[in-house]
Amino acid sequence: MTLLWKILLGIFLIELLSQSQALLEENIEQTALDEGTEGGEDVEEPEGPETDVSQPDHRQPCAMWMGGVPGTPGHSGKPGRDGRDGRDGPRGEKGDKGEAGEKGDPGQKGDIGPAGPRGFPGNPGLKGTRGESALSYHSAFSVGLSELVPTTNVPIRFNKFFYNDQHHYDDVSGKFRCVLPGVYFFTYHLTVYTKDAKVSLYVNDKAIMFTFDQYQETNVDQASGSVILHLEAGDEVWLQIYGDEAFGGVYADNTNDSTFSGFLLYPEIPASAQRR
Ligand SMILES: [Ca+2]
Repeated sequence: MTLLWKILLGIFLIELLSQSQALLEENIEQTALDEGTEGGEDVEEPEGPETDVSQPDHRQPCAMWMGGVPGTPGHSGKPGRDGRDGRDGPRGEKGDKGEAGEKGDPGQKGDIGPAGPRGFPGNPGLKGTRGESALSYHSAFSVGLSELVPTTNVPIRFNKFFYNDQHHYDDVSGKFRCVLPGVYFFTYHLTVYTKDAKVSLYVNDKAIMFTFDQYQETNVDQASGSVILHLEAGDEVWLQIYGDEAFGGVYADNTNDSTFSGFLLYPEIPASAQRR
């Protein structure tokens, strides 16, 4: 096919060359004729649309007056360069509200604020329970004999206790020891059996009071006494047989008691304690 096209193209060129030669000769003749008849006059421009194809203008390319075979379409050209940026468009409408984000981390602890105003006074509290005083003004004892305890020239040691919470009566020595100064009352009720009984109440190694009972055979006698004393702290009070064993008829058994009791009547309250 390529060879056939070359042959056809060669024939076309030969024909075109021969026609061009003929036209050139005719133009030469016409030019000579025009110079001989009109001499010096300007040549009118032939009007394009009315130009006769049989009378071609020698100043125009032959392609203007002779149509050729349409050529094949050319190749696509290279893409042009990017154009300049366009101007900003108009502002768009406001968008919808977005969803709430996740809760952030806790912030740092702030500084301590200034002190607030002073508040109103509160209601009075309830009355408290009574406290224990430094001095408990209680002193009392009541003791007896659980059995006959022969005693001579020593305190009678009572060993049966009716009351001795403060332990002011000492069952080891058989003496009451004053702790709280004040006025005391002492009393004793003794059973006398088998022989006479002579008893003294001692205060600090001094017999201040005597009770004497003469025993009657086949009887059971009693001897008793009482006294009020002012004592200072540390004073001692006790009962003791006064005399020899012949006067030691103090007796006790399951159905006969001999007792010794004492208690504080009026304490001497220190001035410092009274001001409380
Ligand atoms: Ca008697």
